[in-house]
Amino acid sequence: MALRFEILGRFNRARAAKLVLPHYVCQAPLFMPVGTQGTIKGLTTSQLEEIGCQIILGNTYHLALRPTSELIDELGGLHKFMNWPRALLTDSGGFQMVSLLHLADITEKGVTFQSPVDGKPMLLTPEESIEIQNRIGADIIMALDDVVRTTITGPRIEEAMYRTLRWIDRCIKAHKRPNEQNLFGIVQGGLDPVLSYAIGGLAGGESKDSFWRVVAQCTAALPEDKPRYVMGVGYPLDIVVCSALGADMYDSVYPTRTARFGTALIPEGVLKLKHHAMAEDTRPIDPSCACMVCKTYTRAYIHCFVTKDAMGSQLVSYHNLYYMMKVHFSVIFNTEANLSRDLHTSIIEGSFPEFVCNFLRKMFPKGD
Ligand code: PRF
Ligand code: ZN
Repeated sequence: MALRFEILGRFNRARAAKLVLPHYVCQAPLFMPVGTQGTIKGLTTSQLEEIGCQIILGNTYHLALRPTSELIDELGGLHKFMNWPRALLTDSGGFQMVSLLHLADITEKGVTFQSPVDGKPMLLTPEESIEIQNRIGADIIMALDDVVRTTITGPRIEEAMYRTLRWIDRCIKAHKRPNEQNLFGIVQGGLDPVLSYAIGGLAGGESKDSFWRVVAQCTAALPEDKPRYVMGVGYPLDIVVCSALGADMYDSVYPTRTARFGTALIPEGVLKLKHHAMAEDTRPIDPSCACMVCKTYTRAYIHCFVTKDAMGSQLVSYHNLYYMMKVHFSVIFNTEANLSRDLHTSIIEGSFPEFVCNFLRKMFPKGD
C-alpha cells in the first residue's frame, strides 16, 4: 500500500494525523509549499529540510513542458532529479492550464489548449495526465478535474461535477503504479450546496463565508479515514479554520509569492518590508521567530534590497516557509514554552481551542 493514514488525535472535527507515504511520514495538518517546476524559488532542498518541509507540490503541466516527464523518468524520477528525499505531490494540470492559459477549452475528452511552445493545439486527457504523473513519480498524484470558477453559477457547475466524477474513473483505470503512488480524487461543484463537495473548486475569489461553509459541508460528507486536502488554500487564518473544520492538507504559492513582493508572515499578520518605516528598524522580521533569517538579519538590512536582489526574496521566503511549518509543527523545533502550540500537537493534547484563541488574539488584537 502506498498510503497509510492514522488519526492520532481529535478535537471536535479537527484531526491530528500521520500520513505515511513512500518517501516520508508526514504529520497533518500539513502545509505543502508549491515548487511548480521542481524548485521552490530561491531555496535549496537542504534549506527546505532544515525548515521542516515534509512534502512539496509540483505541477504536471509545467514539468511536462520542461524538462518533460520522459526526461524526468529517464533520470530516475522527480525525487532524484531535484534531490528531494521527502514526499512529493503533483497536481494534474487542468487547473494550471485553465488558470494560466485563457485559451484552454474543456470537452469530455479532456482539456484542449494551445501549446505555449509552438502554438499548436494540444489535448490533455485524464489518461495522459496520469501517464505523465506516473513517469514523474510523486508520492501523491491528482486526478484530472474539470475546474470552473467558483464565482460562476448555473448548469456549468453541475457539468463540472459530473465530468470530474467520470474522469476520476478514467484516471483510476489509467493509473499504473498504485503500489508506489497514491491517486487522490478531487471533488468539484462550486459553491452550490446541493451539488457541492467542492474541496477542489475553492480558493477562486468567493467570500470567506461561502468558502468555509463548503469546506464544513465537504468534511462532514467525506470519508473519515482518508486525508482531506483543500487545494490552493494557504493563508494562515484559512488553514487554522479549515483544520478546525476537519481538513488535513493545504497547498499555496502564497508564502513564497508574497515574499517576492517583500511581505513577511508574522503572528500579527503581515510585515511589509518595503515600507519606509523598516529603513531604520534593527529588529528581526519576527522577534519571536527562531529561524536562521530572524537570528541573523535586521528588518533594516532586508528593507535595503528586498525586491531588488534575489537574496531579498530568498531570505523572506525562508522565513515565511519556516513560519508556515512552525505554525503546524512546533513539535519538530522544540520551540520555547511560551510559543503558541502548533495545530498538530494542540489537537493531540486537547489544547486546540487555546491554540486557536492565541492565534486569533495575535492576528486580531483589537478583536475585529
Ligand atoms: N483543482 C486542481 N488544482 C487546484 C485547484 C482545483 O480546483 C485549486 C482551487 N481552485 C487549486 N489548485 N486540480
Ligand atoms: Zn523568521
